[in-house]
Amino acid sequence: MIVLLLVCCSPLNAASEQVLTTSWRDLNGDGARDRIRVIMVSGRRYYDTNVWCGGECEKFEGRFVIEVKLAGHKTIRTDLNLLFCPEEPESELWFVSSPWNLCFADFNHDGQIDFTIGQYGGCNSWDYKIFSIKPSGGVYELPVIGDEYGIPNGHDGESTAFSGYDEPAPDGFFSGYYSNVHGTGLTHRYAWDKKLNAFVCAAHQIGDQPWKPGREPEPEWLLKTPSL
Ligand SMILES: [Ca+2]
Ligand SMILES: [Ca+2]
Repeated sequence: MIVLLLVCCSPLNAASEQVLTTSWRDLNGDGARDRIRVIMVSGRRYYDTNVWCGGECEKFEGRFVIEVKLAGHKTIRTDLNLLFCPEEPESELWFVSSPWNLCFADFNHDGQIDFTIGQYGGCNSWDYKIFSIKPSGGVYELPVIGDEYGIPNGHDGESTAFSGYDEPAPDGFFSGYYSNVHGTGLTHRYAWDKKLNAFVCAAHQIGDQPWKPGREPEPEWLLKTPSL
């Protein structure tokens, strides 16, 4: 019993940790450069031959943290698995083993720089989440109503700036991907709602049709399809 207790509670071996990416930039606007890293704290590195469409690759899979070291402050770690899967905190994440960088932008235009991290979503898209940084160095999600599992976007690496779209969105950002349901590209414009403290889908565009407000409706053929 004593042995089990020691094993369960022993600190993680720093030597076994794997730093996936490191960025140096002023995260809190005080003029001093800060460090932010994504670190695998437990897991494995292997070549996955079972996943299609970009998922077949060498990857790090397991449990990760986002570590922020603001200049002059202590290092703060936030559980990335918990941020991605709050309802299933034991779920594992994976990232390619090749080098990648975090992409930064102030997505909700509040003056605090934000960043994104994505997870494999399928052949047409990855699911990205937007994170921001507290004055303490802790990391939290900027939620998107209706996209609780992530914002679908064509694969743009492990992190994206959502910059490949028509023009900068004045109050948010664009994302898009090829939709099998609609048989064409589907683009969303997200806007930050200050009352809800979350992004909402302000408009959508199916293919090259005119932009319409809100989310896209389900196609009629899909509504008529009996559920399995
Ligand atoms: Ca700083
Ligand atoms: Ca921000």
